[in-house]
Amino acid sequence: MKDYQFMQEKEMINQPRHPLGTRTSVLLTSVFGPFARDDEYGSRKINPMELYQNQVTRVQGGFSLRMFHRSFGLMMIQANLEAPCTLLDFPTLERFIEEIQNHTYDVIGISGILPNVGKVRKMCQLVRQHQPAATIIIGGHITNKEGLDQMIDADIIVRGEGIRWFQRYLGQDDKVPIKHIAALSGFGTRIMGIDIGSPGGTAAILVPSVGCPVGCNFCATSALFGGKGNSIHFYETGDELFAVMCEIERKLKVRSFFALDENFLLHKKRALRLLELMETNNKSWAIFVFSSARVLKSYTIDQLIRLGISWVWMGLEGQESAYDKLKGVDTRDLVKTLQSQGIRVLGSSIIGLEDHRPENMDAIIDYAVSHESVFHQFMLYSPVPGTPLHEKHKQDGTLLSEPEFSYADAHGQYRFNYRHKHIKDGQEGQYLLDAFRCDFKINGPSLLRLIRVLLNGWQMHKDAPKRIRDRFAREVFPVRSAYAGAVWAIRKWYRNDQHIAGQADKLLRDIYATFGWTTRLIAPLIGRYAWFTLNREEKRLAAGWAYEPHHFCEKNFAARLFEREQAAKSKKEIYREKNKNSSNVANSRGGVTAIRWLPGGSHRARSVDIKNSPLVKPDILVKGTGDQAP
Ligand code: B12
Ligand code: SF4
Repeated sequence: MKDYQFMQEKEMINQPRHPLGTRTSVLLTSVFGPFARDDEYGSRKINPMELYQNQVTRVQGGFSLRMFHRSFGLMMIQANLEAPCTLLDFPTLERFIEEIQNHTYDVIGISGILPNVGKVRKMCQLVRQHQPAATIIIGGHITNKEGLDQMIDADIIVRGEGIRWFQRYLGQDDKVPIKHIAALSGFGTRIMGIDIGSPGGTAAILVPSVGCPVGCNFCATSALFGGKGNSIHFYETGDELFAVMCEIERKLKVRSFFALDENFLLHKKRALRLLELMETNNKSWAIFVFSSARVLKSYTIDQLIRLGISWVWMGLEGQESAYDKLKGVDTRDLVKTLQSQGIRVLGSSIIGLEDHRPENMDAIIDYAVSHESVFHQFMLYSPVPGTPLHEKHKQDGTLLSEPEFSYADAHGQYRFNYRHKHIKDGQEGQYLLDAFRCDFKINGPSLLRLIRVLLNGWQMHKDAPKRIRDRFAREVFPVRSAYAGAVWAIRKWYRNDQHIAGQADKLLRDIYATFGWTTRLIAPLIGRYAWFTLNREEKRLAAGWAYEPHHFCEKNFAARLFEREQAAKSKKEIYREKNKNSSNVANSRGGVTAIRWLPGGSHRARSVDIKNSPLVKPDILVKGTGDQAP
């Protein structure tokens, strides 16, 4: 019987330690792709590894924002390990097999969410087959599933925060400051059939904390890190966060940050100290945040603008929903105010709350759509293991069992994983689509809305103090050319839809009035090109085209060193075999000694000073092959 460990951060004092400590060789991996197809491991065509196409701009065709995001949890863990650690992100099944066939690891850590359980199971089987001596550790949101130990063949299941856990597991100090990664928040960005993935325009990822103390009953993120009243701050103070952001700015040359923190603004002391430091140091940064409406309302608009809040992901949930985070807030009014200031809002609404019924569905959708937010996410109200909502359904006996409903389909964009009181026979899938379609029909492409809000921001703040004006000037810059062209193309695309064509026309006239004749000249030229690429993209999509993230294989410093040592060792063995009489050269300076074979069977020893060696470069990114599915 295996010794499974389910641990929360607080209970980790007695956690296991690996006997090899920081000499343990570690492989961290996300689950394998391809994702946007139906397969036996749980990939689903409607569940691509994309945020917008998956759950936000799903029905917007060529106007849908296409973009991938790395597995930041794994990247953060790797960055904080002293042990040799290789990270595979989005491998294919073949690439994963190749890795475990060709390299030996002491520990293999797999990260997943519940819909991926079939993939995690398969990966565990493969590890047992190819690396029977390796310890398998599972982390990420999948660990909230009760009985996971019976579903997969793993050694340790870590529920909760993984950086500190891994440091303790490998005998490292878990009190040292957490190192942040320098990584962009997205890659492979594309819209209207045009690649716009230029690194300069993409925000860097910033992870100040994990978890959320608000503890809404359905929230998996909150549940994984302790639920109501709990969260874990990687950077407790504004000073620490500021230092991290300066470092990222320096390394990546970015001035915008995507704060992957469920309630960044909730930690007000930290946020206001950050604002103070930004002002003292004249930082014209933009920050994209998740935030609840009530927390947003606890700041003045002036504070939000000065803090660089440019984009907000906000739960709207549903009219009359009973959530504290919305109490006393008119969300329509709030969205309107924010967007009039240039702050883009991604509103998030839930379909299938307890009081939702077929009779009130139209009104619910109309209410959500009336927010006119730049983006709108619609998700099914789904009890996720670990949450109070799941527990309630369990008590009530309303959950569907695995044979009735596969975990792979419980991703929130298809069906309920339980019996809803009023919504039956899979009607919810249709309501969800109705909501997306209604939002698209009434409010038009999100890109059009985005450009309008960017222009609002510029008009509102073009005379603001320099630090603030600079940010708005940066954000509005593409509206002078590329985005003006996009609006031109949208107006043409919707020439038979007076409502949207009218919106595009008005926006284009406002853009021309603001930026003058150069924009007026450029817009039709770019617009024609965008019109062409949009048509091409629509045809591709109609023919079943899907996008897949390419895979990454990244090794930390210790892993690269370890591999060189291994390579040197095996060369030494070959050398010993061939030259029984000769001996290896000892290196009195403590460097790595590599034996290089020269043509003709002769050899010479080469001493490598680890610190100054050109062979040992920090943070080499080994990119995998692009896997774009037709
Ligand atoms: C970014 C993100 C995505 C990205 C994917 C990025 C990627 N490369 O995987 C995108 C946008 C594509 C995405 C898609 C989906 N997502 Co998502 N996503 C998130 C989000 C917002 C942030 C994750 C993150 O990076 N957090 C920051 C890092 C630092 O935290 P972390 O990942 O939790 O990692 C920590 C620990 O979990 C742990 N850990 C993680 N891995 C490991 C591994 C080991 C070995 C160990 C020891 C520890 C460990 O240590 C880390 C550091 O503390 C979370 C919500 C959230 N805030 O967590 C939802 C979330 C993970 N997603 C979720 C869901 C349901 C989905 C979708 C199914 C939704 C949908 N229908 O669109 C799809 C699935 C896509 C697919 N085909 O698999 C759920 C998972 C629920 C569950 N219980 O399984 C979450 C929790 C959102 C929610 N509240 O419902 N998602
Ligand atoms: S406020 Fe948002 S992140 Fe926090 S618990 Fe509620 S749903 Fe989750």
